[in-house]
Amino acid sequence: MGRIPGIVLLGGALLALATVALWRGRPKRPRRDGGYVTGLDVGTEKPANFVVRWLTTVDHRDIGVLYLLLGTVAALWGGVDGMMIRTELLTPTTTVWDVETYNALFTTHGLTMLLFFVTPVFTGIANYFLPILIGADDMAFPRINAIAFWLLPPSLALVRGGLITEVLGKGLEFVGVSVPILLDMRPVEMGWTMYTPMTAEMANPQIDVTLLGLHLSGIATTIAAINVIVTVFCERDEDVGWANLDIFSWGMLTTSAIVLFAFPVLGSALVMLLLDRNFGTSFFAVEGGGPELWQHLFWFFGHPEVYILVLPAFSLISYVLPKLVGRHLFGFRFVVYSTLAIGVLSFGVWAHHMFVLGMHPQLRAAFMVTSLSIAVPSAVKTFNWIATMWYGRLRLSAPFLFCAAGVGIFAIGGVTGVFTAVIPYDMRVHDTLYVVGHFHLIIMAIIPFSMFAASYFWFPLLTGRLYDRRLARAQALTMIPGVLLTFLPMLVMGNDGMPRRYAEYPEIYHPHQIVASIGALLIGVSVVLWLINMIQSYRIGIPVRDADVWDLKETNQFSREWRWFERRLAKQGGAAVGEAPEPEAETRQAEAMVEDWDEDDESDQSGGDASDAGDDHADDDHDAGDDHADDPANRGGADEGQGE
Ligand code: HEM
Ligand SMILES: [Cu+2]
Repeated sequence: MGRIPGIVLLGGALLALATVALWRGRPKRPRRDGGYVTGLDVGTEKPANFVVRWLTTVDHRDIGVLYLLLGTVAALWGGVDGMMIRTELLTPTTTVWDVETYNALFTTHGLTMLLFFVTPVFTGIANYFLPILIGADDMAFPRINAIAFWLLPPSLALVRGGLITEVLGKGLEFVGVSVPILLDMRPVEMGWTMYTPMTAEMANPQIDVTLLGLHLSGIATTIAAINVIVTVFCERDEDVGWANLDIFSWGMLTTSAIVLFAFPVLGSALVMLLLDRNFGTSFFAVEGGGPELWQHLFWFFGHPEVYILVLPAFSLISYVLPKLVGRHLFGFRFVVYSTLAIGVLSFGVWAHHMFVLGMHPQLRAAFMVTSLSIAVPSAVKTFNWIATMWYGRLRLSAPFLFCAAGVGIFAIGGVTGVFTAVIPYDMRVHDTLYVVGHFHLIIMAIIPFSMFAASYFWFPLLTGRLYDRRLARAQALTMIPGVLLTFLPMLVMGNDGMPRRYAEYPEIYHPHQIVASIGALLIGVSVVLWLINMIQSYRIGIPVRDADVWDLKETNQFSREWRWFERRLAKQGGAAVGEAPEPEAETRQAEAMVEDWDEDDESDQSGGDASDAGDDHADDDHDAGDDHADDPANRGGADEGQGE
């Protein structure tokens, strides 16, 4: 017993669970379904047992929910790391945690956020909505979909195993059992970039486990990407062509294509590193391929990876924002082109992470040019979002606040990135907090903001209930200054020379660091507000009875997922409306409604203002589309009118 690491025990337990679940899910004998014999029950009936149902589900919506839950757990875990980093930096010396813990924190924070928070959450949203948006019954490969998901929890456990084994080891020690290997597996301290030769030489055995976990998560991500690609190519309904494929599906398609080319490179590099560590190969040894080889391979994955993170977020904003401002996405086609352009360009810029390495000056200049040029498609998107909001019906709902602030902060982050692409300035700020400030402004502005926006926008659809609007707005209004306070000071400190990844710093940076940590605290508070809202509104929120919570019919944007929702509501008998009144409502032009937008159209759900219930939807000059009964409570998802 003494020598079994916690990871093995955990893996064994998971395996046993999966075996039991599979065994129980097996039908007595294969059914005929008119096609081939699958050996597994393919009916839509779900097992009654809660645990078996969720362990064995192959339904795209269920798997989407599982992804969202896993992503949320990872976000909270990685967020705790982030808060612990900021806590350490409250003082110039290592008074809170020690240097080892600090190094482990920024490593696990980075890895968790990138691979187990962002990608799973977007894959979850895609799983849930993409088939509905393109009129498919399910993903192309439902069971492979389930496999792709279930590879992730074990890989998260492997990557973060150091902490798990440490807790396990100390716990066992506490009750008198000593398992030294558990304590030898210390949390990894290599940074998410895992630069060799350092990582080839570090003794900690947990590094090997983490590398394996990363490899596994890469496999999971690649499988999921293939599923998305095949689904979009092969499962579209007849009336969904390339020209009217929605912007979110375009984004997920491009992202998945990047995954397909980027992750295998990471996988290969990880295997090479494992071989170097354990089997005496010399891929990255100085006398072999050299440490630079790692950097090339890593960044050929690493730079596209950041676009794997942001493209789904871009496309979520492009999808949600027009609906919230009552206008169609400005320049739809160019937003698609810019998405594709980013997809291609993202592979041509990796060496901007290596400007200080001493590569040939002409080569370096070439990478500077490609790096600068990738700003163009990003700017195209930014301007299109702004143009979409222009003359829009701006209502300060929480999802709108997140979209608008996201676009604004993204612009700051993007411009600071243009500076780092310029070689001389990059020489100045390389490996300083400037870089950390720059990329967090981007990723925080676009990624969690778009997720928060989507979580509010689709909350009624996902749960059949309305969220608490006041709490939601309070959340947005703590998150936005929180992000600015946290990451703007980093730009200043970095420009002044404060290196990144240091637990200690000169006294002069103390005020900046305190501001940044206060900002982080605000972010933390905001996340807690979001959690409370999601959980409480799911439990006791006002039930939705009218599917058009966002007044989308008025602007001809009552898209497929909402029509699907409306049909479902009608089927459940909870709806005041019948089938979706598609034809007439759909022909109306968005521009027409901008004029006759009526401020009184909304009422407040969260506060006790039932008083303005009566004036709801008095504008009956509209045609058939929206003459359904408007229970004011149903309009709660949309926030109060806010004339221009
Ligand atoms: C979308 C969310 C986020 C992502 C994807 C993300 C990603 C990352 C990555 C990749 C690193 C680099 C790790 C390394 O240098 O090895 C990092 C570092 C860091 N992050 Fe985040 N992060 C996110 C949110 C946050 C939040 C909310 C905070 C603050 C509460 C935060 C604070 C930090 C700090 C202080 C560092 C250390 C910088 C250093 O010393 O190099 N991050 N993050
Ligand atoms: Cu890059």
